[in-house]
Amino acid sequence: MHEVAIALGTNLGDRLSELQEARSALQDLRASDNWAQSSIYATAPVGCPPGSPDFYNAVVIFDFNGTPHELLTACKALEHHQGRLIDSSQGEINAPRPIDADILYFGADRIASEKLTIPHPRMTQRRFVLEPLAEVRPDLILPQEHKSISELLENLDSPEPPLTLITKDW
Ligand code: PH2
Ligand code: MG
Ligand code: MG
Repeated sequence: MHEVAIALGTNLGDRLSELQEARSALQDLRASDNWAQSSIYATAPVGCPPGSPDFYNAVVIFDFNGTPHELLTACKALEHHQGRLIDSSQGEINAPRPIDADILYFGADRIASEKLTIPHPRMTQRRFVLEPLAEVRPDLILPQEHKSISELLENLDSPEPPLTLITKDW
């Protein structure tokens, strides 16, 4: 069993409902009572096509009993189920999507396969990931890092505007 974190992002459709639907699918995967979820934040798009709508972002944490690739398959399945039609590798890069579910970490494991890099290679540069994660795991030190999540957030040099808190309860 591994503690895992998933970053959820949506900038298409009813963003709160999309996050809640994804949360419910992920809750079905959990292998223990361990569950944590950040608040939901509205965030400006980073590296998206011009005119992209703002995102809602959140992070959830739970224990998973399976392999990283099984978790990836489950994330892709929930994205597909929620109507995400085109994999970003085929369509426009970072096109608006009803839901994106990215694995941030998988316990202390490091994975570099063709399909999957864990910890998520860009997570420490993104305020829209670090800030929600710092809410639930401020003292966590990622594999191959020396600083905690809250220290990484404090030292973050990112052009992203501040995140807007939408709700703690969802
Ligand atoms: N996801 C991306 C690219 N850019 N920007 C924000 N604000 N939130 C996201 O979830 C996000 C993004 C790639 O998946
Ligand atoms: Mg993503
Ligand atoms: Mg993704």
